[in-house]
Amino acid sequence: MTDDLARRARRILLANWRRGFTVPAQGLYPHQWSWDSAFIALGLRHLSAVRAQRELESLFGAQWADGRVPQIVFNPAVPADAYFPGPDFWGPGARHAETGLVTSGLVQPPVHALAAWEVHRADPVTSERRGFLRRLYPRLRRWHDYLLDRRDLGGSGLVCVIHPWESGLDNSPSWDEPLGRVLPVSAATFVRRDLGHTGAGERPTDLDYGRYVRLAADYRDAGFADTLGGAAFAVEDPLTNALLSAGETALAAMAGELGADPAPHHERAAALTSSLMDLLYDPGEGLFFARDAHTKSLLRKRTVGGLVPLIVPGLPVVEELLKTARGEHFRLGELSPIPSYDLTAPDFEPARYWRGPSWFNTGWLIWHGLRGQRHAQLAGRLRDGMLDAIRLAGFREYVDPLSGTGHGSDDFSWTAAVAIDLLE
Ligand code: 9WN
Repeated sequence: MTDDLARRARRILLANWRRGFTVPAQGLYPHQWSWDSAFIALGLRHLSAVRAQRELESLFGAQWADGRVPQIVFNPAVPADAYFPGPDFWGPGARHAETGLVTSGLVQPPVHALAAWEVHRADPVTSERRGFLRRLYPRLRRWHDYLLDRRDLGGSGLVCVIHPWESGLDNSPSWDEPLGRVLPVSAATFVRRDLGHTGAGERPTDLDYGRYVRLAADYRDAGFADTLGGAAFAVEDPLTNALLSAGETALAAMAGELGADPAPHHERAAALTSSLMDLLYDPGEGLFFARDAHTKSLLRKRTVGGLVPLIVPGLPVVEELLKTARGEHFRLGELSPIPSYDLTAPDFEPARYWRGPSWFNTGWLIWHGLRGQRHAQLAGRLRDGMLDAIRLAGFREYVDPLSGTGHGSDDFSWTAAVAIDLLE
């Protein structure tokens, strides 16, 4: 059974490989996505160290001169209108000077340092021979520098995401309030390609898309300048900032390996963790919330992103977070994988994207965090639950946390990659 699951997962990653990178899914997502590649590399490292390294190298090959790592690297081999918004939308300002590849101008959560370190550790000999760490480490530093230098829009020490797509949790209820202030463009001005692949009830709404397009177009038209005044949507998100803190700890380990100084990375990790605690943690709730950088108020929606700080080494509120995770809002350890949104909320939707369904990448982050925080038993239960969910539904993009029914794309790459990692 287990072997069969691993074999099926491997087949998916092989089928979704495109000369140097992996598409998240055939059809719906025909390009390279930033945080998908990091999760995919975590699975690929068990199949081929070289392929896992190439997955990250190809993504960082599209890194911008200012250090940003783009949300999407468009595959020139597929038609420009295969995905919306595609290369024509982003335009010449988003064309990579050296490679000529067009990318999105947005970013996604920084899981890459964590993934790169695990990829290196899986096969240090091949990594050393190919100079993987030596080449990637300075690029990872520039990526984190971009976030810390250019994206601390509120001056709080925390990084802002300026578009829901940057959060990775696109239509999360956390964004409803700040997004509500964004004037949507008319749905008649663009053609959604996602609806040709998946039911409208499982995706963001047209109104959401109208606002996504407005924000992306305004950012593009402002030359991708990062200012609070220019960003109608700017939120300090616990998932992004926790990943950055954990990523700095991974960079410290890399620096140690390469004979560089790890101290600045430890300092950055500590500063991020303390800002996370001071600004985004609510002790009454035992949960982290995102904060609107304009109003400085917390966006009080209980989402899986508020639990992701579990991956931060030395987090002082692990037990409190676990109490919340095991309670009625998330039922960790009882239901199969962990829901993306509060099960008790009146606007919980079990099949709609990031407004309820369980996803396997966030499940992996919580699992990885539990292991790091020495909660092996609970980690084991989560792992078994995720694998059971995949056995039941297949390698779906997301599943209904209550019924286990699969939704979104099938043969989804990071679901396969996470399964391979969990089975190791
Ligand atoms: C926009 C690729 C991506 C994931 C995101 C997920 C979804 C894209 C979309 O798919 O977003 O980036 O078209 O909806 O929300 O987390 O990286 O798998």
